[in-house]
Amino acid sequence: MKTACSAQTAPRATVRTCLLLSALVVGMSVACFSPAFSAPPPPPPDTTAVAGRPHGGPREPVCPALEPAMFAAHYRAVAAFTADSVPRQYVAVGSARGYVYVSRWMGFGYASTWSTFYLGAPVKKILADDIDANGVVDLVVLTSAGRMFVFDTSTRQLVWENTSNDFESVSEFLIDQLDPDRARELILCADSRLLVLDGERLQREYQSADEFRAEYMVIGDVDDDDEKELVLDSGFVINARTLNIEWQTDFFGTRLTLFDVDDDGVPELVCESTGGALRMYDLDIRQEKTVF
Ligand SMILES: [Ca+2]
Ligand SMILES: [Ca+2]
Ligand SMILES: [Ca+2]
Ligand SMILES: [Ca+2]
Repeated sequence: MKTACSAQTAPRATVRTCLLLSALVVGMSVACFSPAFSAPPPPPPDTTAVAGRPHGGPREPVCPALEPAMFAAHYRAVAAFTADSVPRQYVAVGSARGYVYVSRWMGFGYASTWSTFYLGAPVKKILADDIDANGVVDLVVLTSAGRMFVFDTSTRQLVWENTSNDFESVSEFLIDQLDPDRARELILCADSRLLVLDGERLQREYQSADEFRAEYMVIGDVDDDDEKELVLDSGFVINARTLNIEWQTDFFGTRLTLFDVDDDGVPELVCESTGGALRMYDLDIRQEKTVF
């Protein structure tokens, strides 16, 4: 039986589009439901005895809060991270009630290991990354109230929050490597400016001269000039090194991602427009892309 996405008959770009749509569906499923119910990672040696479950017993999730229906109703953000060379050994989920819960893969399901204190508002975004390059993954958490927190996953302690700096409200952030030092950089849209913080000292390195608003932001070399750009939902394409505007247009859309749809080596901007329709842009030629 032929399908609409038959690789034997469809043009290459259409095949790429189908692959992208499949990837988006899978990605959204992962974002909306527990990693415990997606393809599990290679399990570590199951040497840990869990109370109430002898080895060889039924393989059931041990964290009821991670059931898909529960996740959709109560959780807003998820990040998986690696420890001890075990991929996705841990997941951090952020709740609508303002907590982050960290669970560990036990070989048959995820078990709760620790949680944060009350963060004051629903969790909007979590990224897991070793921002200070000390060998320990850090959790960078943003709430819908604009508060930002960094937790060390080894000590499980808060190491930074934005009220300790001279900006108050963060609407979106990214983590990337923008300079030669080993620490990563945090790129924030805070108090209507773009700021770059050093990931080790968590201090401001530079900020934009212009004001911007962004609820969604992505970073990548979108025009093949070997320099990274920041792309904001509000329609700005900005040089990530200088934070100067390269060009601007109308609002792009929400839930931005970069993906090389047509396999020409330059990523397209893929986003959701009003009404939930998929929209794509060739940012290198500054045009919306027609794909259907
Ligand atoms: Ca670290
Ligand atoms: Ca750096
Ligand atoms: Ca570029
Ligand atoms: Ca492309």
